[in-house]
Amino acid sequence: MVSFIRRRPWEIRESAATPEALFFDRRQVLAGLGGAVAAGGLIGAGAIGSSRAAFAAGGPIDDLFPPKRNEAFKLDRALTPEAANGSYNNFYEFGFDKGIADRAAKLKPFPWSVTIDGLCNKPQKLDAVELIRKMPIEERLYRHRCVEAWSMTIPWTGFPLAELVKLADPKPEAKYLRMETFLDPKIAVMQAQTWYPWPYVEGLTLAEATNDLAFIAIGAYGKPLPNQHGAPLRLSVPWKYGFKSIKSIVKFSFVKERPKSYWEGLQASEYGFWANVNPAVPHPRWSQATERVLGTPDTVPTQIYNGYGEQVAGLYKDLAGERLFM
Ligand SMILES: Nc1nc2c(c(=O)[nH]1)N[C@H]1C(S)=C(S)[C@@H](COP(=O)(O)O)O[C@H]1N2
Ligand SMILES: [Mo]
Repeated sequence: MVSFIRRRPWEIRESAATPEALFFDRRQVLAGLGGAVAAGGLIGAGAIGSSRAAFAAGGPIDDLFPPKRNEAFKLDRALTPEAANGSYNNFYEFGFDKGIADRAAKLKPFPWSVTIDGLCNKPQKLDAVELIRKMPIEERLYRHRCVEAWSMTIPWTGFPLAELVKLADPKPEAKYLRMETFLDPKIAVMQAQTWYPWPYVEGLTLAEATNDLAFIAIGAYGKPLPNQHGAPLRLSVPWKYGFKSIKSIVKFSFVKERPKSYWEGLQASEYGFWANVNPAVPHPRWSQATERVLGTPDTVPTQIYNGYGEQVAGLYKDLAGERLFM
C-alpha cells in the first residue's frame, strides 16, 4: 500500500538521508546519553508511518472545507500524493524518524488555546477555532523544501499570517514575531527528554511575517490539517528551509530582540535564523544543489528562495552582512 513512498533501492538509507536525525543521535552520543539513543531507536524502529484517515467528520471547522483556491499561487510540478505527504513527516516532538503519524494521533487539536502577546496593542488569548473564524480562509498550492534535501508540494488551506499580525496590532517597537509549539510530554513523547530545548520555537522579522507568502495552514488536501502536519495551526514559509515552518503553534509573541529558534539552540552553526533556500550555499555537511521530490523517483535542481524570489528577495536587499542562507 505505502510502497510508493518507501525509499527505492537506489536511494540512500533513511538514516543517511535524514541528517537532522543523525545530528540528534550524534549529539546524544557526544553527551554520553546512551539511554536516549535507545529510546529514540525504539520508537523509530522500522517506522514507515501509515497514512491515517485524518478527516474524522464532525470537527469544529469542517464547514470551511473545501476552501476556495487562490489561483495566484501556482506550482511548477505535480502535487505530492496525499498519502506520501501524510506519512513522511518531521515532527521531532513525536520521534526523530519520519513515521510519526500514528504517534501524533495523541495530539488533540480542538479545543486549542492560542496566546497572542508581547509588544502589541491587542494581546489576547482565544481558542484556535475562534481565531480561524476571524480569518479569510483560502487554499494555496505551495512548495516545501526541507533542509535535508527533500521536497514536497501541498495544497494548504489557511490564512495569511499578515492577517493575524493585523489582529494583534503590533507596537512600533516590535521587530520580530516569535512562535512557539505546545509543550506537553504526556502527548509528545520526545518532550520528556528534557536536554532538548523544548518547546520548538521559530521566528520571523515582521517584514517576513507580513509578506503575502507567509501563511498559517489549518488544512491540507481540502480537509482539516492532520495532526502529523501540525494541527490545528502551522506556519508555512515556503522560501525558507522547512524547519522554519513551525507546527502546532500555541503562542505568537511580538518582540524586540531576534528570537532564538529551537534549531539554533541545538546547532547554531548549521541552522540559523534566516534559513532562506539557496542551492549555491551548501549545508556544512551536505549539498543543497538538488532535492529529492517526495512521492516520485525524481531529483531536481533546487531554486534560490525555493522559486519564490520574485515575492521575497526584496526583503533581504539591505541585509548583505547577514547569514541569509543558513
Ligand atoms: N513543532 C515542530 N515543527 C516543525 C518540525 C518539528 O520537528 N517540530 N519540523 C520541521 C521540519 S524540519 C519540516 S521539514 C517540516 C515538515 O513538515 P511536514 O511533516 O508537514 O511535511 O515541519 C517543520 N516544523
Ligand atoms: Mo526539515
